[in-house]
Amino acid sequence: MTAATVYPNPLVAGFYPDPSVLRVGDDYYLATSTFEYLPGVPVFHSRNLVDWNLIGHVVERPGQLASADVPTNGGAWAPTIRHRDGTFYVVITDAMGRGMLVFTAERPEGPWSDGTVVTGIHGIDPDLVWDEDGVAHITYSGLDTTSDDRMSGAHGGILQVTVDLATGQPLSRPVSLWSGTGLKFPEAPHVYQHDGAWYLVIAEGGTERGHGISVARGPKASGPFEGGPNNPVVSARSTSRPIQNTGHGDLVQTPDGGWAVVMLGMRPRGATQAFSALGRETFISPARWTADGWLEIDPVILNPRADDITDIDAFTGDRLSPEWIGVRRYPAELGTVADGHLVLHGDGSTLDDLRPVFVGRRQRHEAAEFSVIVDPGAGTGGLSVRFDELHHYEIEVGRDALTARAVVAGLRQEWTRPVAAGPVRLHLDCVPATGSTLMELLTSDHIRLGSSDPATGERIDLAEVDGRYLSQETAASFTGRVVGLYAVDGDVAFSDFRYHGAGG
Ligand code: 6LW
Repeated sequence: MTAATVYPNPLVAGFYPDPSVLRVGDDYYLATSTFEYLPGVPVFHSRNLVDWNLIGHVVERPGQLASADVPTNGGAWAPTIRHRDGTFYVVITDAMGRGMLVFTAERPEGPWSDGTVVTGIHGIDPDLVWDEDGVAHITYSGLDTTSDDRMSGAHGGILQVTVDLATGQPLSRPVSLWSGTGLKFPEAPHVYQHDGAWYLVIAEGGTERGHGISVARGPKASGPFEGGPNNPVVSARSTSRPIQNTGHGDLVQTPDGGWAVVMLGMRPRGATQAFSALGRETFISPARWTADGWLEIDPVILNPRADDITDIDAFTGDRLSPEWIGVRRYPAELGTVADGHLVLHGDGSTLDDLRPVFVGRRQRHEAAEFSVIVDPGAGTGGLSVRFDELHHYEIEVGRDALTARAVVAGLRQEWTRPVAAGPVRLHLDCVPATGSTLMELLTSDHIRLGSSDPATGERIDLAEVDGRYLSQETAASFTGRVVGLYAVDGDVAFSDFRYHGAGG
């Protein structure tokens, strides 16, 4: 990138939080959190830091995480992706699951190893760095998600151990490092060597509006670290910038030898309160080293890609493409792909359950229209947008009825009308609020739930529901909107899935 070039932002749109970025030669890799969704921890590749392609997932087999029973918001938290001597590493916390884990792979697209537990460590957001002697240090945030008093908010600050990566055995007791300027939740540490000095970059302030990134410097990978003069070096707190919550970043050298930080952020819409429908996304901002050896990071600029896109999944081939994700279950467990159809096998579970028969894709644009042809046969299934099992809206067909449903914190409303047997196209549109009235200023978007006749295209809308209840701020989940197909019972056949996203 040259100074005049502005990065696209979001860099990776949709629920892709806690990004970690790695440069190996001319190749860049990026990994993000996925919580209770599977496959977990996507790995993207880029040659220019701008265009990213999904090349695989770290977590693609049962047993790598304790995903099957992980509580909502637990699971894959905050990877760090690194490379040394021909081996790729991802260190991560399986929160409320297996704990802190080291995965390795010869190739970034996988297969990745089963995951080695770093024993005896209670914390999140592990970083991995090797010092001048080749000793591996794991630096992490001392937030205990495993013990009984995990809800107390007790926080041990930023800690570091040396580790035998082959066994996961710590070789030292946790040492307390610099833990920021005193804001809450010091987390997301990364340690780098630059120009003879070592830097500790952390997030602090919490992942909400107060989020930011702060920097410290020291003589060794183990410190001692001293905070910089301008912390936090990036934060959108108390500003009216369109991208908020910026923090949790990882530093990378750009193709032209400059620097950038890839970090999470959100795009809230609304007024004094605002709602982020897509959850925490991945952004990028230029960074530089000052003459006195400190890191500067520019505020994150909103610059959506000018691509109105239409993605059609015609379900060709015999498996789902890797963008499809399931909740605590792998998409391949839930159905079969053949002859242009995805058939999901309902097992009686619903979207209120922890393990629904649901396969979805992230909503990536604020203005997004989803539709799919559904033939329920003798069963019931539909098209849903979910944040979690307590927050989801859907349009469903089965037993000669169409049902639109909104579930918010366990409260539920339904709209029903009769429908002729046979295939029907279901629609779910996310329509950004225009701000044309005061009440319109107060929300993010509206979600229209409807159906149309696949032959004539004639459409009927059953409901329009305020979208703010399916946002990061309201649902309070760490994830974002995932829109997908589900079956409650019977074998439900889906064809011609369409996603249209507009305006970034
Ligand atoms: C993640 C922590 C955070 O581990 O939220 O924004 C947690 N930061 O760093 C889950 O994403």
